[in-house]
Amino acid sequence: MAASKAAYSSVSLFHEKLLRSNRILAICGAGLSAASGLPTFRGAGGLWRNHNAVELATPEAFEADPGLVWLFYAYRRHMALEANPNPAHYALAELARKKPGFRCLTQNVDNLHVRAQHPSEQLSLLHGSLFALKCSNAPGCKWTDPYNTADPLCPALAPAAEKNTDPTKPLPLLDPSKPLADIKPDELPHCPECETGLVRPGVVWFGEPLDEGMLDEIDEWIEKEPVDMVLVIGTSSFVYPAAGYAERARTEGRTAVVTVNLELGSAQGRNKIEEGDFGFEGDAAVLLPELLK
Ligand code: BV8
Repeated sequence: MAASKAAYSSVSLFHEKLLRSNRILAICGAGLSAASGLPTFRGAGGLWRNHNAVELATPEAFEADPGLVWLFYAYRRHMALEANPNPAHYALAELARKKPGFRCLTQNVDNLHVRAQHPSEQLSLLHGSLFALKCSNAPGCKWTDPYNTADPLCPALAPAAEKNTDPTKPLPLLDPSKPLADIKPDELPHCPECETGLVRPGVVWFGEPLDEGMLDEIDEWIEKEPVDMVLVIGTSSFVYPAAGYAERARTEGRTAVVTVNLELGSAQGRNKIEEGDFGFEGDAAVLLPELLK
């Protein structure tokens, strides 16, 4: 590590750098929403029953068992609707209002940045949203519903919307000892336009491309002027292309890469640590309001 340990975690040096920074990029991950009660992907909460969330977030899983994948997403929609933005979401939205040169890229699909009133022109939803719907015949069929909060989306998915009456017990849906309802495709919503495709969550699954127009716009933003600071918040920096932006945006000798993580070591980032970088270990919901004030 080129940076001196003391400088690396100095809040006062960070505040000086922030004051001088106009172009700031944030890359956010599931750890940002942990304080809102939403499980992360790879942490302890990352396992959904005995399924690994990453295995369910694929077109192949949806093809093989759309009912199971929809139960997973209906559950996450329900959780996200019950959750609230936390102080970290509000601190980022406030930074966006103070610094027009700030841009937030989030991997999170929980809509909490939007509910924290983050200015939309300074926010990129890299992996889409739990509350967007589209036809599984896309791109052939263009039908989408950009914002749908029906909970449950259809009667067959009602188990995902059950209120947790006894918080000391897992929701029946989450209790691996209880068999999951076997939902047939004809019990799931079909596209109102083409009438043949199943409706699917408007998220980017593993193996699917991110929105090209959005990627081009981010590249243009990064390339137009040097970036002063990259905030890497609550992400294991494991998923690409999101994880690659910190190094892509770095200008040697100018850009400070600032990692905010509950376990600094866990950020499996490819990010090197350079002179001028910062690292702050703890809950983003506690650290960010202090760092960005
Ligand atoms: C694509 C939506 C190309 C769905 C998600 C290059 C190199 C290697 C691999 C690839 C590569 N390019 C592409 C790949 C393959 C793949 C990939 O990256 N695989 C990984 C597993 C290696 N990438 C893709 O498939 C991408 N597509 O590149 O397409 C292409 C081009 C043309 C044609 C076809 C294809 C698509 C990736 C998007 C996948 N979708 N989400 C859904 O959400 O259900 S990704 C999913 O993981 C979530 O979005 C999640 O946010 C994201 C990343 O995880 P994290 O957010 O980092 O969460 P994680 O749990 O891992 O970590 C939490 C962190 O927070 C931890 O560090 C923890 O310590 C910390 N933390 C916890 N609590 C707190 C905290 N920090 C602070 N405070 C706290 N309280």
